[in-house]
Order: sequence, then structure tokens, then C-alpha cells
Amino acid sequence: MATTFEVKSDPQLWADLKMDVERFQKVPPVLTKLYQDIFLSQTNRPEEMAYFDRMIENIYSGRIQEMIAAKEAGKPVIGTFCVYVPEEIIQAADGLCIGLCGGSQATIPDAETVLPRNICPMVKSAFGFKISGMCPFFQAVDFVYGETTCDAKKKTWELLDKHVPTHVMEIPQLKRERDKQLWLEEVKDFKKAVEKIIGNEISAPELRTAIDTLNAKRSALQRLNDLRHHNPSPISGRDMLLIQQIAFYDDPARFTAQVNQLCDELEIRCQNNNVIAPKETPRIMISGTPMALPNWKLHNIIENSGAVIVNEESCIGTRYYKDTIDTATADMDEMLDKLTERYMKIDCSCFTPNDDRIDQVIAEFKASGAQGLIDYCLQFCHTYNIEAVKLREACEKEGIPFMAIESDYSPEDVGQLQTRVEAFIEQIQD
Ligand code: BJ8
Repeated sequence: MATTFEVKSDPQLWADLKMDVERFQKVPPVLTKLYQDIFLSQTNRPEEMAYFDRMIENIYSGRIQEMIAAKEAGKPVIGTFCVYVPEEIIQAADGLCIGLCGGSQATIPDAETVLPRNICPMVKSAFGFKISGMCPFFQAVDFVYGETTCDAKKKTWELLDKHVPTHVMEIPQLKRERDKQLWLEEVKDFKKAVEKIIGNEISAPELRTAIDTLNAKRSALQRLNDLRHHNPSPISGRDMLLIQQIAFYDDPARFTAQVNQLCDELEIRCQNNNVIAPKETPRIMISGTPMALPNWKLHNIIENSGAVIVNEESCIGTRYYKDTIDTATADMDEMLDKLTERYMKIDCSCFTPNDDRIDQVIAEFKASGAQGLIDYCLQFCHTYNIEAVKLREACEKEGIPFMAIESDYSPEDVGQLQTRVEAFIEQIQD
């Protein structure tokens, strides 16, 4: 295990950001220990994971300083909660797009002083981070862009707006031609809002370059995901999840270069049969709701139970990168049209009907060489929870072993989940 790993502190920076420094300085040592236990305890990790370890070491210091430097240079720094917010437009304005979804139990009691208890933990965690002054990312953004994907989120934006300027994009919930038109108008409004910050119109070449940058990022993640499908897998599910989480706050070009470097290493590892676990290791695919940093709970349980995770059909997973934008045009209106088309392919369960997602899950299952599917649903996420019914039916039809798990961020159900996961792993090996 690397002993030099340490999540860095920067109390002066946090004080400048008006955080609760006294409380927050307890976080880096806790994250250091958690990271050492979950990630650095693995054996034979790819060497190129060192970059992603450094990203975690600098999560509360170096990356925040980069955000502040960007702000001081007049660049927009925008917080988002959903993969429907078109980050190409932020990139075209030379801005930073930072994912703010919360994956920690620590701020849920703060959120519950305001929000009802029985809503999604991701929404509560993120809201709690803001109202408690416990997230440097939240403190460093100019404003946040919410969306109307689910009830918990869209009503929380009204309350969040009191603490940080919160704009809302309307995301339609059907995918007819008239919905596409509505969505295109929303994309154009989003572009205008970003242009207002920079005091300039985004030009067609700027948007084109941004599309190329984000396409390259998504392609690199596709390449990485294809490589992990190799049997035996050259990288653990925990490390893959980590990389997919870091994708939401790292610089896109730098991140892409690092992912491609990791892919180069994994190609060689596959050729040399230098892998993370033996060929007979049970292979599991995850589908469902996103796992925001530092939600590593289910991956840790599954891989500690002797299986390897080989795919995440999730927004912190393939839904983020399975589609790129058609680059056949450099005309602004046509690019916005193609961009909208690409975003409409994201198959979030907030859409109805959403049968494309069921087909996508089955296709990814087959491509990944998984032996069983675990559908993960955050507590109180009604759309994913109900969509699991159709997913189960589709799996039964295909003969795919299926298990649905509903959980939150608390450690209370770990023992029970462990028992269920172990039984499932036994079942898929029979
Ligand atoms: S596109 S999955 S990132 S909305 S917050 S819907 S878990 S109850 S996150 Fe999401 Fe965009 Fe869809 Fe993806 Fe459920 Fe929780 Fe709502 Fe959630």
C-alpha cells in the first residue's frame, strides 16, 4: 500500500471561501483513511492510477485553487447536478463545469434540518454541503444549474437559490419532436445565460472546439470501458468508478490525456495477462442511479465479496459517455441541433416511456461479459425504483441473474447488503 497518500488541507483557502473550517478540517484525514482502505489496499493496481490518486489528494486544495484562478481570470465556473446540462457550452466559453452531486452521509443531518427526511440522499447530501459550508466546490462556483428531472431536485432548487444563485433548465419528460424543440430552446437559453457571464457571444468555432474536446473525453472513457470488459479484467470496478467520478470535476483535456495513458497501460496488461483478478472471478454489472463522490459503498461490498464489477450503466458511468455529438457541421444552429440530439439520447428514468434504457442495459450486459446484474437505486428515487420492474422482466426473459438493491449512504445496511451480495455471487457461479 502507498503510505505517502494524504488528502491535502488548505485552511486559509477554506476560510477565504467562507467555509466552516473548524468542522471541515476533520474531513481530509477521514477521506485519507477511507481512500487507503478502499483503493490503496488493492494489489496490482495499474501504475497510471497514480494520477487519479493525486486528484483525490488535491480535491480540497489544488483543484479548488484552479477553480479560483479561472474565476479571477473572468471564466465562468458553473456547478451542475445532472448530465443533461450541456457542458460543451460552458467549455466553449472557456469555463469550468463542476459536478456537485453529493455522495456523503456527513451532511445529510444538516440537510434534514430543512428538507424532508424521505427524499433522495444525493439531493440531501448536496444541499447539506451547501448550507453547512462543508464543500469548497460549492463555495467556489459562480452559480449552479439545476434541472427538472425529478421532483426532489426541482423543488430543492427553489430552496438552494437562497444560498447560491440557481438557474433551472427545463428537461422535458417525453422524447417527441415537440419535446426536442422545447429542449433546443432551453439549450439556447442556457447558452445566453453563459454568454451573459462572459459578456460575449460564443462563436461557432469555439463551440466546435468544445464539442471536439468533450467528444474526445467521452471517447477516451468508452475506450477505457471497452478495455475493462476484457476477461480477466485489467482494472477493478472501484478504480473505474473513481475515474468516472473524477470526470465530473477535472479539466477535460488533462483528464482525457490521462485516461488514454491508462488505456495504453491496460492494453499492455491485457496482452501480458497482467490483470486485477483471475479469470474465474465472478463478473457483475451495475445499473441504476448515479454514485457521486465519495459513494463507494456498494462497489466496496461487491469487490470485497470476491467479485469484480465490469460495467456501470449509470450517469456516473456509461450514460455520461456512450454518445458523442455528430461533428458533420460547423454551423452554430446545426451544432446546437446535433448537441440537443445527443443529449436526448441519455436515457434517464425520468423519461416515459424509457424502453431504450432497458435495451441499453441488456446490450451493455452482453458486451461486458458480466454474469449477473445488480440494479442500484438510491432510496426514494421513484423513477429508477419503478423502472427496475421492467428491467427485472427483461433480465428474466434473457436469462440474466438480477438483483435490485435500494440503499442510502448510511453504514447501517452494510451487513445486510453484504449477505445479499454474497448470496447473489454464489448464485451466478452455479
Ligand atoms: S440524467 S439519473 S444525473 S437526473 S436525484 S433522479 S437518484 S431521486 S440523479 Fe440523475 Fe440527471 Fe437522471 Fe442522470 Fe433519482 Fe435522486 Fe432524483 Fe437522481
